[in-house]
Amino acid sequence: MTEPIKQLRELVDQSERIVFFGGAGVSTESGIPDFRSTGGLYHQEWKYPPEEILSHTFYKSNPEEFFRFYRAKMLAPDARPNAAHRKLAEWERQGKLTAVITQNIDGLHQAAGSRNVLELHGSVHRNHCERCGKFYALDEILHTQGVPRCSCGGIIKPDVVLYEEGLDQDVLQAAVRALMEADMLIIGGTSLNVYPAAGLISYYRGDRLVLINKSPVGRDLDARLVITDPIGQVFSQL
Ligand code: CNA
Repeated sequence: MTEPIKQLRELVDQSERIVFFGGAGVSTESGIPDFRSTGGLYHQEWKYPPEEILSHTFYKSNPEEFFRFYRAKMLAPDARPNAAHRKLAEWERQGKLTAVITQNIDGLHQAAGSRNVLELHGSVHRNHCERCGKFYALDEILHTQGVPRCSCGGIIKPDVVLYEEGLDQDVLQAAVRALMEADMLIIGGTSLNVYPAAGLISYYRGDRLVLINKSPVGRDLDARLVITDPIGQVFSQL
Protein backbone atom coordinates (compact mmCIF):
# COMPACT_ATOMS: atom_id res chain seq x y z
CA MET A 1 0.00 0.00 0.00
CA THR A 2 1.35 3.46 -0.91
CA GLU A 3 1.96 6.10 1.78
CA PRO A 4 -0.94 8.40 0.73
CA ILE A 5 -3.40 5.48 0.78
CA LYS A 6 -2.11 4.51 4.24
CA GLN A 7 -2.62 8.09 5.45
CA LEU A 8 -6.11 8.21 3.95
CA ARG A 9 -6.99 4.95 5.67
CA GLU A 10 -5.79 6.30 9.03
CA LEU A 11 -7.86 9.48 8.66
CA VAL A 12 -10.92 7.42 7.75
CA ASP A 13 -10.38 5.13 10.75
CA GLN A 14 -10.25 8.16 13.07
CA SER A 15 -13.52 9.61 11.73
CA GLU A 16 -17.16 8.98 12.56
CA ARG A 17 -19.02 11.59 10.52
CA ILE A 18 -17.42 11.59 7.09
CA VAL A 19 -18.97 13.65 4.32
CA PHE A 20 -18.05 13.07 0.69
CA PHE A 21 -18.37 15.97 -1.77
CA GLY A 22 -18.01 14.93 -5.40
CA GLY A 23 -18.55 15.62 -9.05
CA ALA A 24 -18.34 14.19 -12.52
CA GLY A 25 -14.87 12.69 -11.95
CA VAL A 26 -16.41 10.12 -9.60
CA SER A 27 -18.25 8.57 -12.54
CA THR A 28 -15.60 8.71 -15.28
CA GLU A 29 -14.37 5.23 -14.27
CA SER A 30 -17.97 4.08 -14.78
CA GLY A 31 -17.71 5.28 -18.38
CA ILE A 32 -19.50 8.64 -18.09
CA PRO A 33 -17.38 11.53 -19.43
CA ASP A 34 -16.89 14.60 -17.22
CA PHE A 35 -16.98 18.20 -18.49
CA ARG A 36 -13.45 19.53 -18.23
CA SER A 37 -10.95 16.65 -18.68
CA THR A 38 -9.46 16.04 -22.11
CA GLY A 39 -12.03 13.73 -23.64
CA GLY A 40 -14.64 15.44 -21.47
CA LEU A 41 -17.64 17.19 -22.98
CA TYR A 42 -15.96 20.60 -23.23
CA HIS A 43 -13.44 19.19 -25.69
CA GLN A 44 -16.02 17.74 -28.06
CA GLU A 45 -17.46 19.45 -31.10
CA TRP A 46 -21.03 20.64 -30.80
CA LYS A 47 -22.67 23.54 -32.60
CA TYR A 48 -22.98 25.33 -29.24
CA PRO A 49 -20.80 25.08 -26.11
CA PRO A 50 -22.21 22.65 -23.49
CA GLU A 51 -22.83 25.40 -20.92
CA GLU A 52 -25.02 27.19 -23.45
CA ILE A 53 -26.97 24.06 -24.41
CA LEU A 54 -27.44 23.22 -20.72
CA SER A 55 -28.88 26.63 -19.88
CA HIS A 56 -32.50 27.39 -19.11
CA THR A 57 -32.69 29.93 -21.96
CA PHE A 58 -31.45 27.38 -24.50
CA TYR A 59 -33.79 24.67 -23.18
CA LYS A 60 -36.75 27.01 -23.66
CA SER A 61 -35.73 28.39 -27.06
CA ASN A 62 -34.33 25.24 -28.69
CA PRO A 63 -35.70 22.12 -26.94
CA GLU A 64 -34.97 19.90 -29.97
CA GLU A 65 -31.22 20.60 -29.81
CA PHE A 66 -31.25 20.49 -26.00
CA PHE A 67 -32.72 17.00 -25.96
CA ARG A 68 -30.41 15.82 -28.76
CA PHE A 69 -27.41 16.77 -26.59
CA TYR A 70 -29.07 15.56 -23.38
CA ARG A 71 -29.85 12.12 -24.80
CA ALA A 72 -26.42 11.74 -26.41
CA LYS A 73 -24.26 13.07 -23.57
CA MET A 74 -26.13 13.19 -20.26
CA LEU A 75 -27.91 9.82 -20.27
CA ALA A 76 -25.86 6.71 -19.57
CA PRO A 77 -28.41 4.04 -18.60
CA ASP A 78 -25.87 1.20 -18.82
CA ALA A 79 -23.27 2.78 -16.49
CA ARG A 80 -22.65 0.91 -13.24
CA PRO A 81 -21.19 2.13 -9.90
CA ASN A 82 -17.44 1.82 -9.48
CA ALA A 83 -15.31 1.15 -6.38
CA ALA A 84 -15.69 4.75 -5.15
CA HIS A 85 -19.49 4.64 -5.20
CA ARG A 86 -19.47 1.21 -3.55
CA LYS A 87 -17.04 2.09 -0.74
CA LEU A 88 -18.97 5.27 0.16
CA ALA A 89 -22.17 3.20 0.43
CA GLU A 90 -20.36 0.69 2.65
CA TRP A 91 -19.14 3.45 4.98
CA GLU A 92 -22.68 4.77 5.30
CA ARG A 93 -23.96 1.28 6.21
CA GLN A 94 -21.19 1.04 8.83
CA GLY A 95 -22.30 4.38 10.33
CA LYS A 96 -19.05 6.18 9.42
CA LEU A 97 -20.37 8.41 6.65
CA THR A 98 -23.32 10.77 7.08
CA ALA A 99 -23.82 12.16 3.58
CA VAL A 100 -22.73 12.11 -0.02
CA ILE A 101 -23.09 15.56 -1.55
CA THR A 102 -22.89 15.26 -5.31
CA GLN A 103 -23.04 17.50 -8.35
CA ASN A 104 -23.72 14.40 -10.45
CA ILE A 105 -27.08 13.64 -11.96
CA ASP A 106 -26.45 9.99 -12.82
CA GLY A 107 -27.88 8.24 -9.74
CA LEU A 108 -24.85 5.94 -9.38
CA HIS A 109 -24.44 6.58 -5.63
CA GLN A 110 -27.98 5.31 -5.02
CA ALA A 111 -27.35 2.40 -7.40
CA ALA A 112 -24.41 1.46 -5.16
CA GLY A 113 -26.65 1.53 -2.07
CA SER A 114 -26.07 5.03 -0.64
CA ARG A 115 -29.18 6.49 0.99
CA ASN A 116 -28.37 10.00 2.10
CA VAL A 117 -27.36 11.41 -1.28
CA LEU A 118 -27.78 15.16 -1.61
CA GLU A 119 -28.07 15.81 -5.34
CA LEU A 120 -27.22 19.48 -5.78
CA HIS A 121 -27.94 19.42 -9.50
CA GLY A 122 -30.87 17.00 -9.55
CA SER A 123 -31.16 13.65 -11.30
CA VAL A 124 -31.90 12.20 -14.72
CA HIS A 125 -34.02 9.60 -12.92
CA ARG A 126 -36.75 12.13 -12.11
CA ASN A 127 -38.72 13.85 -14.86
CA HIS A 128 -41.93 15.87 -14.70
CA CYS A 129 -44.41 17.21 -17.24
CA GLU A 130 -44.14 20.98 -17.30
CA ARG A 131 -47.88 21.30 -17.85
CA CYS A 132 -49.60 18.74 -15.54
CA GLY A 133 -46.70 17.73 -13.28
CA LYS A 134 -46.95 13.99 -14.07
CA PHE A 135 -43.85 12.01 -13.02
CA TYR A 136 -41.83 9.97 -15.51
CA ALA A 137 -38.97 7.58 -14.71
CA LEU A 138 -35.80 7.48 -16.82
CA ASP A 139 -36.95 4.27 -18.57
CA GLU A 140 -40.00 6.05 -19.93
CA ILE A 141 -37.84 8.90 -21.28
CA LEU A 142 -35.55 6.36 -22.96
CA HIS A 143 -38.56 4.99 -24.85
CA THR A 144 -39.32 8.39 -26.40
CA GLN A 145 -37.55 10.26 -29.18
CA GLY A 146 -36.79 13.92 -29.72
CA VAL A 147 -38.54 16.24 -27.26
CA PRO A 148 -40.33 13.95 -24.75
CA ARG A 149 -44.04 14.70 -24.46
CA CYS A 150 -46.52 13.87 -21.72
CA SER A 151 -49.90 12.26 -22.48
CA CYS A 152 -51.35 15.77 -21.89
CA GLY A 153 -49.06 17.23 -24.58
CA GLY A 154 -46.69 19.11 -22.24
CA ILE A 155 -42.92 18.78 -22.48
CA ILE A 156 -41.39 16.40 -19.93
CA LYS A 157 -38.49 18.23 -18.26
CA PRO A 158 -35.70 16.34 -16.49
CA ASP A 159 -35.27 17.37 -12.82
CA VAL A 160 -31.76 18.53 -13.64
CA VAL A 161 -30.60 21.98 -12.57
CA LEU A 162 -29.69 23.91 -15.71
CA TYR A 163 -27.42 26.95 -15.80
CA GLU A 164 -29.47 30.04 -14.74
CA GLU A 165 -31.71 27.87 -12.53
CA GLY A 166 -31.61 27.90 -8.74
CA LEU A 167 -30.65 24.99 -6.51
CA ASP A 168 -33.22 23.25 -4.29
CA GLN A 169 -33.21 25.03 -0.92
CA ASP A 170 -33.91 21.88 1.14
CA VAL A 171 -31.00 20.04 -0.49
CA LEU A 172 -28.72 23.04 0.05
CA GLN A 173 -29.66 23.29 3.73
CA ALA A 174 -29.14 19.57 4.30
CA ALA A 175 -25.72 19.83 2.64
CA VAL A 176 -24.72 22.78 4.83
CA ARG A 177 -25.83 20.91 7.97
CA ALA A 178 -23.92 17.75 7.02
CA LEU A 179 -20.76 19.76 6.28
CA MET A 180 -20.95 21.71 9.54
CA GLU A 181 -21.30 18.49 11.54
CA ALA A 182 -18.66 16.52 9.61
CA ASP A 183 -15.40 15.40 11.23
CA MET A 184 -13.82 14.53 7.88
CA LEU A 185 -14.44 15.87 4.37
CA ILE A 186 -13.35 14.03 1.27
CA ILE A 187 -13.62 16.06 -1.92
CA GLY A 188 -13.23 14.05 -5.10
CA GLY A 189 -13.67 14.13 -8.86
CA THR A 190 -14.68 17.76 -9.10
CA SER A 191 -12.96 20.78 -10.62
CA LEU A 192 -14.72 23.02 -8.01
CA ASN A 193 -15.52 25.47 -10.80
CA VAL A 194 -19.32 25.42 -10.62
CA TYR A 195 -21.00 27.73 -8.11
CA PRO A 196 -22.84 27.87 -5.77
CA ALA A 197 -22.08 24.14 -5.33
CA ALA A 198 -18.31 24.60 -4.94
CA GLY A 199 -18.81 27.32 -2.32
CA LEU A 200 -20.53 24.87 0.05
CA ILE A 201 -17.30 23.25 1.16
CA SER A 202 -16.46 26.40 3.18
CA TYR A 203 -19.00 25.17 5.74
CA TYR A 204 -16.63 22.38 6.74
CA ARG A 205 -14.66 23.50 9.77
CA GLY A 206 -12.63 20.40 10.65
CA ASP A 207 -8.99 19.61 9.96
CA ARG A 208 -9.37 16.34 8.08
CA LEU A 209 -9.86 17.52 4.52
CA VAL A 210 -8.72 15.20 1.75
CA LEU A 211 -8.76 15.98 -1.97
CA ILE A 212 -8.75 13.16 -4.51
CA ASN A 213 -8.68 14.72 -7.96
CA LYS A 214 -6.65 14.06 -11.09
CA SER A 215 -6.06 17.74 -11.89
CA PRO A 216 -5.73 20.97 -9.87
CA VAL A 217 -9.02 22.43 -8.61
CA GLY A 218 -10.50 25.91 -9.00
CA ARG A 219 -9.99 27.12 -5.45
CA ASP A 220 -7.44 27.00 -2.64
CA LEU A 221 -8.01 24.23 -0.13
CA ASP A 222 -6.35 23.66 3.21
CA ALA A 223 -6.09 19.92 2.54
CA ARG A 224 -4.30 17.46 4.86
CA LEU A 225 -3.82 15.11 1.95
CA VAL A 226 -3.99 15.47 -1.84
CA ILE A 227 -4.14 12.39 -4.05
CA THR A 228 -4.09 12.70 -7.85
CA ASP A 229 -4.75 9.06 -8.76
CA PRO A 230 -8.10 7.96 -10.26
CA ILE A 231 -10.64 7.95 -7.45
CA GLY A 232 -12.05 4.49 -8.18
CA GLN A 233 -8.56 3.02 -8.00
CA VAL A 234 -7.95 4.87 -4.72
CA PHE A 235 -11.16 3.62 -3.09
CA SER A 236 -10.57 0.07 -4.29
CA GLN A 237 -7.48 0.01 -2.03
CA LEU A 238 -9.31 1.12 1.12
P1 CNA B 1 -15.80 18.81 -14.05
O1 CNA B 1 -15.73 20.27 -14.04
O2 CNA B 1 -15.89 18.09 -15.35
O3 CNA B 1 -14.53 18.29 -13.24
C1 CNA B 1 -14.26 16.93 -13.08
C2 CNA B 1 -12.95 16.81 -12.31
O4 CNA B 1 -12.75 15.46 -11.99
C3 CNA B 1 -11.72 17.28 -13.10
O5 CNA B 1 -10.98 18.15 -12.27
C4 CNA B 1 -10.95 16.00 -13.39
O6 CNA B 1 -9.56 16.16 -13.34
C5 CNA B 1 -11.41 15.10 -12.27
N1 CNA B 1 -11.44 13.68 -12.60
C6 CNA B 1 -11.91 13.10 -13.74
N2 CNA B 1 -11.87 11.77 -13.63
C7 CNA B 1 -11.34 11.49 -12.42
C8 CNA B 1 -11.03 10.29 -11.72
N3 CNA B 1 -11.27 9.09 -12.26
N4 CNA B 1 -10.48 10.39 -10.49
C9 CNA B 1 -10.23 11.60 -9.92
N5 CNA B 1 -10.48 12.77 -10.54
C10 CNA B 1 -11.05 12.72 -11.76
O7 CNA B 1 -17.04 18.28 -13.18
P2 CNA B 1 -17.69 18.93 -11.87
O8 CNA B 1 -18.57 17.88 -11.31
O9 CNA B 1 -16.71 19.60 -11.01
O10 CNA B 1 -18.60 20.06 -12.56
C11 CNA B 1 -19.84 20.21 -12.21
C12 CNA B 1 -20.87 19.82 -13.30
C13 CNA B 1 -20.53 18.63 -14.15
C14 CNA B 1 -22.09 19.39 -12.57
O11 CNA B 1 -23.10 20.30 -12.83
C15 CNA B 1 -22.50 18.02 -13.09
O12 CNA B 1 -23.89 17.91 -13.19
C16 CNA B 1 -21.87 17.91 -14.40
N6 CNA B 1 -21.67 16.55 -14.95
C17 CNA B 1 -22.17 15.46 -14.31
C18 CNA B 1 -21.96 14.20 -14.82
C19 CNA B 1 -22.53 12.99 -14.10
O13 CNA B 1 -23.60 13.09 -13.50
N7 CNA B 1 -21.83 11.86 -14.12
C20 CNA B 1 -21.23 14.03 -16.01
C21 CNA B 1 -20.74 15.19 -16.65
C22 CNA B 1 -20.95 16.43 -16.10
